[in-house]
Amino acid sequence: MSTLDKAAIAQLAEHLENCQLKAQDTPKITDQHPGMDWDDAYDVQDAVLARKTARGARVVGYKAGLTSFAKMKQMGVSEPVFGFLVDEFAVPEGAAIKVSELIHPKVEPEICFVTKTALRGPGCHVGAVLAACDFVLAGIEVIDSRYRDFKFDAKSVIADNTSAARFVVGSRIADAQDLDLRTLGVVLEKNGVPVAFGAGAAVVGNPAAAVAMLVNHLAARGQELPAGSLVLSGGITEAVAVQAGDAVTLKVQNLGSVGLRFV
Ligand code: 0L1
Ligand code: MG
Repeated sequence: MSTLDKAAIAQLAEHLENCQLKAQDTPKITDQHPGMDWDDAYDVQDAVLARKTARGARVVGYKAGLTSFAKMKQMGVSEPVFGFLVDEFAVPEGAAIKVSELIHPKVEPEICFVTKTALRGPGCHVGAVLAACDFVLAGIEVIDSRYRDFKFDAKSVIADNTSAARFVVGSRIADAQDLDLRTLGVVLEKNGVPVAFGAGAAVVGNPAAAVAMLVNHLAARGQELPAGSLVLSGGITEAVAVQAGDAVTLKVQNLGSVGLRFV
């Protein structure tokens, strides 16, 4: 059930997308719309996506955010939040990302999935995700909340496409069924110094479970996860702030490394 009318949804989507495109921050939108519900939040996100596809953007996949149990509790949600990925967010390995195009970027180490068959909920589970997975690979997500000083709530974050900004994936792929995704270790280095460590289980117990939750979420909105989708399953560690001059490298057990620079 939604509470906002079409005009309000469109106005919020235009505002949030402009903030993203112009790298301008904004107070959280629930300040103006305290009664908005979860459907409203995803309706705004869908309207942001519609603006992009109308200009020719292509959906390449989806992302899960707020995937640690501690973060979910802190934000008052019982499942992760989900966003879309379009081609304009993708950057090549080793790319130089201009911080002037972002507000206050942070990086997150992620295990990424690419699907070979479509997945449909409800009732999607880890087994179905593993059966539909073509391969997994390492990825770094660059998040950039459009909300001033990262002061937000979960509904505002969803409307803001879960802070999606850029992402890069590595070039070493593996069959998800050959790995224990829960114990897969990751090390994130900034300027050659290890700054964050973790294992796959930090993402709702198993990164494949985050993908299943995404599929069930899409089903509730009348959608499926198409074959060939890329899914960023969620940050394994706290997000790490970056600035111009920083270089980050993610090393993932069995999945090699991937890096980015900020200029
Ligand atoms: O991908 C993520 O986990 C980010 C979720 C949005 C919250 C944030 O911007 O920190
Ligand atoms: Mg993320």
